Amino acid sequence: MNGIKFAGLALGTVAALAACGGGGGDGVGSGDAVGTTGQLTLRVMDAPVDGATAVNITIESVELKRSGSDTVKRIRLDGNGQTINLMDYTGMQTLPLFTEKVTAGEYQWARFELANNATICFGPSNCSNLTIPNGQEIKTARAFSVPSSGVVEYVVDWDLRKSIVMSGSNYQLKPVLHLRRYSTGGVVSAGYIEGSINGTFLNSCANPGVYLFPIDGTIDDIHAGDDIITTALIPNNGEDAAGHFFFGSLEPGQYKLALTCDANLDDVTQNDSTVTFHATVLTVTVPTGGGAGFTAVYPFEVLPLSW
Ligand SMILES: [Ca+2]
Ligand SMILES: [Ca+2]
Repeated sequence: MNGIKFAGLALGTVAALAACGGGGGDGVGSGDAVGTTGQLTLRVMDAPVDGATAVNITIESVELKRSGSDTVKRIRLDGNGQTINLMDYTGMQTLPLFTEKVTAGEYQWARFELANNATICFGPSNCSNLTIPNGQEIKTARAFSVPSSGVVEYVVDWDLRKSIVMSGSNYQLKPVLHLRRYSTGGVVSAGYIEGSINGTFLNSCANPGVYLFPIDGTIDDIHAGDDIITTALIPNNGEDAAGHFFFGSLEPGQYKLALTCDANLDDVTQNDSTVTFHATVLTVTVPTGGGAGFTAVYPFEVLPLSW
């Protein structure tokens, strides 16, 4: 009923995490002298899971690992941790978890420590435990940096559609965390893509989804080692939001958008030949701190700015 294609646990998730690695940072602050500090703000957001109404987690602390050092800084969130519904932070909404003065320089990863109380809900009285498999680390794969005497913000996208899998009848959280620059020196650099699918086309597209790729990415379904940045499942219920899609907190640059009508068939742990994409692939440029420009292409298009 909820239309989710949760995957079995057998394949690929460890490989998928490993495949994201080795980013190497983004250059800010490289060469900073050890001992200087910068101000880091870390935000969280996610891409929604079709059918789920809430994904509740309690983040107790966040650990930051310096590159080329065994030093790990632990930042405890206030009280007994911060309990959040990740699904409150989709689209334009991000949640600042902390702002902290930290040693300037490059960091290898940020790791999240969660309390053992996570749940996923499919309605007000239909919640299930969301367990974290033993040994599963919840951390970003990409390096990042903090400028000396500067101020920087990053956002961690939990990409829940890829991150929640079924083991038997149990839901498990095996997050695929994407870390992206949000702002530098107090100036927001992250932009967004907003768009819609042609209403006539939507009538013959049972399970629409728009997939976001890097400009040089290969258009394919979700599987270990895919190039997908994130995906949006498209409402197709005849209501106001029908056909609308949104990708928030993106780094400026060029992207590709591909459309499938088989999103319900996409098992996140395997390469599915049954998931096909529309021949039209859009190339979209996200400007610094703003929305993607207007490019109308049937059957889906990027909307003019509306914020
Ligand atoms: Ca797949
Ligand atoms: Ca495929």
